[in-house]
Formats: sequence, structure tokens, C-alpha cells
Amino acid sequence: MSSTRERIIALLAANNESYVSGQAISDQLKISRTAVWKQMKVLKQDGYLIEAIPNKGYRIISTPNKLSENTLQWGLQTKWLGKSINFYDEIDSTQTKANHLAQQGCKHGTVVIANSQQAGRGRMNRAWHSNNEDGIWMSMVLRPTILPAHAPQFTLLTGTVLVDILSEKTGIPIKIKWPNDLFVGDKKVAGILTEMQAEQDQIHYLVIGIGINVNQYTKQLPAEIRTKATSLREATGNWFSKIELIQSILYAFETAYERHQEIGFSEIKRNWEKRGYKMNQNVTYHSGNIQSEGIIKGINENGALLIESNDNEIITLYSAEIDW
Ligand code: BT5
Repeated sequence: MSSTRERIIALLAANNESYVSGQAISDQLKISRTAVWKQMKVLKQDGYLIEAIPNKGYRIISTPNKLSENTLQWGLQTKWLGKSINFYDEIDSTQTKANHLAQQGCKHGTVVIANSQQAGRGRMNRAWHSNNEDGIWMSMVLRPTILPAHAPQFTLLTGTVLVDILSEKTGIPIKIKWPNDLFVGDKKVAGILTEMQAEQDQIHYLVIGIGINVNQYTKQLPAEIRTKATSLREATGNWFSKIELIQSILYAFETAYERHQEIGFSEIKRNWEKRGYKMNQNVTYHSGNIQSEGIIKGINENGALLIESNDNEIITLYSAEIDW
């Protein structure tokens, strides 16, 4: 269930250029006129430029998607994650910036967020299309005390957190395609990029990058990914507040991270396996030059994918091409 604030923003944003009367807001959201007025005041304090004309109503002048350090901090319920937010209107890549900050010794829980990225990247230097203000592009610096071999656990943890928040906010089923893609149906809606600096038995820092297509339409995406990608808006027809989403993700991530520190990986494994794309289904995979078939059974604590081969053997895949 979304908050009153979120519903007011959604209502005003849906009406775009036209005014929505205080009475209409009060009726639709089932809150008093005074409550509407109070919410508007808070929204203005929160950086929204709202025009209020007597006998006409309210409309948002400045883009409701506009993020800032203030709008992100306001209402953020975390203890340590995002207490330091580095916000950029435009940046090459939040991931690159977060790596630099981490090298300079920034605190555990530092977050870098940008409205748009000119050089967003995925794994193996693949491009991540994010030169627009309609998605969430953010990176988190973490300094966990676990073995470097277990770092992929955080990619899996992030996947489960994102699936839970995005499913709750959108009401649509979302799955995690191993290791780091979020899928709505057969289309990618978000990606996760985990990078780290470590020695043999110690992690100096992890940077977890999250990219989510939120309010763009597929036709705004480059031709090469248009048929393979989707956004929350495309999938639901609804506009979403990026601020609310980011705050929910940060809070849920912090909670899941602390739980992981406390009880380890077993719960994440179970959660992930419930949300895994094509779990218990047959897939073809290529490892080196060899092509085989098997059933996806789950993941292990190193983040590897477990596949049951035709002769009932469990195969552990760390990196393999899978014909999804
Ligand atoms: C990923 O890589 O999916 C990780 C994406 C991480 C992006 C975040 S945004 C914040 C932070 N800063 C950064 O610079 N990066 C992180 P990978 O699994 O390698 O997938 C890359 C592939 O996804 C590309 O080759 C395209 O096929 C596809 N792709 C690119 N942009 C996309 C988009 N906006 N939506 C859906 N698919 C996309």
C-alpha cells in the first residue's frame, strides 16, 4: 500500500499540466482538506514546486521525479545506509564514482545516486543505458566482514530485496534471472553490478550498483534493447515516485544486510530460490565448448548456480552461458 504522499504525487503527476482540486484529492484519497493542505506544504518543503490556484486546484510545476540529497534524505528511515548521499544531476557512472569514494576511505553505507548517467555500465564493461531521468541509477559502498569468495552473496541478497520491494509496489510478479537480472515476464527491468576490492581473505570494500527502469516507456530505449527490456511503467501503466522507491530499497537493503550479518546466508538462499527465474525448469547451457542440458535447482553460498544434469548429478556453474 502506498503512502498518502505517494498517492498525491501520483494523482498530480497523472494529471500532468491540468489542475486537480483540493476537493478531488480529498475525495479520492479519503483524507480531509486540511490533510491535503498539510501534505502540499510538506511536498513543497520536500523540493516539489507546486502551484496552487484558488478555485482551480493544484499542479506540479517542477518535475516530480527530481531527486536531490534533501528529497532523498527526507523520510529516509535507515540507520546507516544512505546517511551520506552523493547526488549528481548528471554523472558518467555512479559505480565509478562510488569506487573512487571507497578508495578514498568513505564510510560503510555511502550511497551515490544520479539523475542520469552518460556512461552507465554493466558487467564486463557492457553498456547500461541510463542517460535519462526516468530510472534509478545508484551505487552503495559496503565494507562487510566476509570472505571475498562470499561476496556474490550480496548480489543475490540485493536481487531478493529488489524483487520484494518492486513486487510490493507494482503488484506484478518479478523474478531474478541468475545472477543479477530482474525480469518481468521475459523482459529485463533491472540489473545489479557488484564490484569489489579485496585481498585474499579480506574485503576492503564492495560497490553494489543498481539500475532500474522506472518511468520510461520502451520506445524511449535504444533499438538494440527495446524488445528485451521493460520498465515498471511499461509493465503496469503507472507512474512511480523514484524517491519513494529508493527510500524503500535502502531501508529493506539495510534490514536484509543486518540479518545476513547476524544469521548468514541460509535465509537469502531460500528467498532467492523462491524468486529465481526458471527454477526447476530445463535449460541448455554452454561451458567452454560443451553444450549440456539440466534443471535449475538453486544457488550455493558462493553464488554459483546449481543444475541437475540428465544423469542426476548436481553441476555447479560459476560462469556459463545459459540459453534462457
Ligand atoms: C547489469 O549488467 O545488468 C548491471 C547493470 C547495473 C547498472 C547500474 S546503474 C547504477 C550503477 N552505475 C553503473 O554504471 N552501473 C550500475 P549486465 O548483466 O552485464 O547487463 C548488461 C546488458 O543489459 C546490456 O548488454 C544490455 O543488453 C542490457 N541493458 C542495457 N541497458 C539496459 C536497460 N536500461 N534496461 C534493460 N536492459 C539493459
